[in-house]
Amino acid sequence: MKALILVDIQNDFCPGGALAVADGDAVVAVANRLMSTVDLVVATQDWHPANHGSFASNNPGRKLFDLGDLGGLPQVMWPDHCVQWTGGAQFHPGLDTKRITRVFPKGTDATIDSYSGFFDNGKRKATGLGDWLKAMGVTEVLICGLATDYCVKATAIDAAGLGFTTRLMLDGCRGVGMQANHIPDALAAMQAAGVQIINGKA
Ligand code: VGL
Ligand code: ZN
Repeated sequence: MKALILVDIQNDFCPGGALAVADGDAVVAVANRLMSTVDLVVATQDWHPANHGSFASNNPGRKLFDLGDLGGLPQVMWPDHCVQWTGGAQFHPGLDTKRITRVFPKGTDATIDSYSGFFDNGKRKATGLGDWLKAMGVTEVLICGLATDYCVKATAIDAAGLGFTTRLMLDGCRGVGMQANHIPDALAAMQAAGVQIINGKA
């Protein structure tokens, strides 16, 4: 069984959103095309309470994009984004959501961030995605979405670590790229973790 994992294809990560990734909405068409190549489609959704500790606004004295800490881990201070029940947290309107069998919310605990769709950043709690994929008989996953250097990277590395044959569909991903090396470094880290980087049109 082959599954497609759609990572955080949400309005706030697309142009006009609170944490917009350049060209982020370009992943939507690729994601929709990839859906017909798999047995099962699943999505992660960044889903923060308004008091989430990753927001600079909840850390007096910290500036946007500074490195602070949260739950004992280094933490980028993000703009408020993907706040539960807001439009920014909704999937991009062009995404073919009727193909999605299940949505796994993440980042719901204000005291720790969760880039991976499988675990929080401290690997303290699982979201249930890994067990669910295994229960569905999935052995192979394709990954696309946002953002290459944060949630896509963490999700792909955890997928490979859990034993899934893992393919990163590069054309269906866009990154934040705060520094020029961040996206290439993320791809190298995924590759080192056993993720196959598929470079080409879907
Ligand atoms: C993400 C930063 C903060 C992502 C989520 O989806 O890559 N990045 N929250
Ligand atoms: Zn977030």
